Amino acid sequence: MRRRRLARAASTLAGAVVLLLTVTNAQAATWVVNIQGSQFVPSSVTIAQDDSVRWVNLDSVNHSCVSDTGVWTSPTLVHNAAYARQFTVLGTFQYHCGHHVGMLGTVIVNAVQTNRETWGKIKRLYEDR
Ligand SMILES: [Cu+2]
Repeated sequence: MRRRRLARAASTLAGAVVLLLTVTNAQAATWVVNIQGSQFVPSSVTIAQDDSVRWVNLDSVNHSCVSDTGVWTSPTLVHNAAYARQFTVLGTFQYHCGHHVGMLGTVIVNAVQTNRETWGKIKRLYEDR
């Protein structure tokens, strides 16, 4: 069934292209979380490994940003002060404000595949057919 094989090859290739497009942006980014109205905005960010998060205190009252499990502790952030850190370890990191109970946030760090790994995967997908 030549036609069916061709159709399967096309769909595999389409899947591979989608896979490739989702991972080609391997450059590390910096994500901004505003501290506003005594809340972290957004309260949850999903980032790629090696990306950074930068917290900026837009409130006039002091805040901070402290990992629930002791991974990091920012200094006290006065109005317009910022604190940034890079996330090189995968996982879900919950944090809070050291000054206010109930001010909570989450950083989710996902893996990024290198292009070389992706090409290997695409090649295997093709060869395994
Ligand atoms: Cu606070």
